[in-house]
Amino acid sequence: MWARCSYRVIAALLIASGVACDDGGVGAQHESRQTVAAAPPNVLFIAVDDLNDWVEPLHGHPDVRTPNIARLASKGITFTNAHASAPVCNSSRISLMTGLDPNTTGVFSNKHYPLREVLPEAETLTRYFMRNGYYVAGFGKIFHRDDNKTEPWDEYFWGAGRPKPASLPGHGVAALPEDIYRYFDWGPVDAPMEEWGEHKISTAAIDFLNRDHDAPFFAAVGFRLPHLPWYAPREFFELYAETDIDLPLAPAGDMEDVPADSRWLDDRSGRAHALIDESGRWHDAVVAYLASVSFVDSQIGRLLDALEASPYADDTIVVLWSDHGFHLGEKERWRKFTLWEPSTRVPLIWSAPGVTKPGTRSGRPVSLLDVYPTLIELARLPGKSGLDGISLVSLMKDPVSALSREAVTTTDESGLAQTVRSDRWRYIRNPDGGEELYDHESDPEEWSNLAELGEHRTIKNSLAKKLDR
Ligand SMILES: [Ca+2]
Repeated sequence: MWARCSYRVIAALLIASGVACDDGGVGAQHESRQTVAAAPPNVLFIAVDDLNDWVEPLHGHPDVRTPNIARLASKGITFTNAHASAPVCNSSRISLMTGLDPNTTGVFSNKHYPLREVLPEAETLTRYFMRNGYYVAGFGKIFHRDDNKTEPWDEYFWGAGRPKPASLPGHGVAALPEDIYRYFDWGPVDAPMEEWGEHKISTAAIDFLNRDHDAPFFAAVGFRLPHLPWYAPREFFELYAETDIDLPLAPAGDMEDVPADSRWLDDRSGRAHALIDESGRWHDAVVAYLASVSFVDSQIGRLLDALEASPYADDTIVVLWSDHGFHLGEKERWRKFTLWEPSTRVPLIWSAPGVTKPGTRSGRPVSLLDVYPTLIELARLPGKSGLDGISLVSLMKDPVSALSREAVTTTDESGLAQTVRSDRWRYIRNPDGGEELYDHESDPEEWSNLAELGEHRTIKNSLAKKLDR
C-alpha cells in the first residue's frame, strides 16, 4: 500500500498551517509557505508506441497527416531534437517512468523484465503523483506488457482489440520469415470502430475527462499503434491513396562506412529490409505505417476535443511522447533497436497552461528522461532527488536558452552500445569499440561516417567522454 493523502486534506493543511504532504503521509513537515499555492494542475499523459518523427510538427515524412498532433503543437512547445534513452520498448518505458537512465536501472532490453523483479524499490512517475495526492488513472499501454497490471492505479483500463483483415496475411508476412518478426504484417480492415483498441482506450479516457474530479488527476493514455502489425481502419489507408508517397532515402553503399558491430546490432532488421525491398512491398509498408499513425492521431484528436470541452481545459498539462523511433528502410533497417536518428528520435510535445507559449519549438537536445522532473516542476510538487533527467521548464520559457547538454541513448544486452546526440553531432560507440560520427548540419540522414577523420578528433573525443561512466 502506498501512503496517500487526499488533495482536499493537503489544501486544508496548507491553508491552516503551511504543511504539505510528504513521504510520511499527512502531517509530515515539509516546508513553510507564505501563500497558498493554486490548485495543482491535472496531467494528460499521452504515450504512443513505436511512433517515429513521422508527425507533422517534426516534418519526418512529407506526406504524413497528423492534424491533431499539429494542433497540440500549435498550443505549446515541440522539442525537435528529443531522444529516447533506449531504442526499445521495455527499457525506454522503464527509464521514462522511473526517471532513471538505463545505465542506472541496468535495464537495456526487453529481456530485463518485469519491472518489479529488476527494480523492486523504484518509485515510478505514477506512484510519485499518487503519493502526492493525485488520482492516477491508466488507459492502454503505459508500461511494457504486464507491468501495466502490477503497477498501482486508482483505476485502469486495458482496452485490447485490433481487428484483422478478412484473410491473413494482410500484405506483409508472406515475404518475411517468422524468425525476423512474426507480426510483420499490415493491411486495411473493415470493422466497426468500437472493436478497435485505440478507440476503446480514447473512449474510456474521454469518459474519465467528462467526470467530476475532486482531486487533481494524472490520466495516462497509451496507444499501441503504430506498433506492428499495421492493421488500421480502411479510411486511414484511403487517406493516402491519391498521394504519391515518398519512400525513405537509402542510397546504395551507405552501410559500407558503418563498423561491423553496428551492422550486427540489428541483423534481423537488415534482412527484413532486403526482403521487403525485393518483394516490392516497401511502398505498401510505408503507407500502412502512415495509415496507422493517422488513425492514432484521430484518436488523440478525440481526446483533445474532450479536454477542450471539459472544465479542465485551462488547468491540464498535456504531454505527448513515443517510447522510441522506427526505421522504415533508412540505413537499410526496419523497426527500432539501432542507435541512428530514425530509432532514437521521438515526438515530445507539451502544452502547459501558463508556461508554454503557442507554437514554440526548441532544437536543444533533450531526453525522455526529462519527462519525470519536468512534470514534477510543472505540477509544483516537491522535488525528487536521484532522477537522471533535468526539468525542461526553463526551455519551455526560453526555447533557445543556454541550457544545453547532450541526449544519450543506450542499448545492447550489456549497455555497451551507446550514442550521444548534441545540437549538431551524433557520436556512436559500439560494443567492440567501433565508432561513428555524423554531422547533422551537413548530413541529417547520417550517411557519412566521419569518425576516422583526424580533423574531427577533438569533437569526437569530447562526445566520447559523455559516454564514460
Ligand atoms: Ca554511410
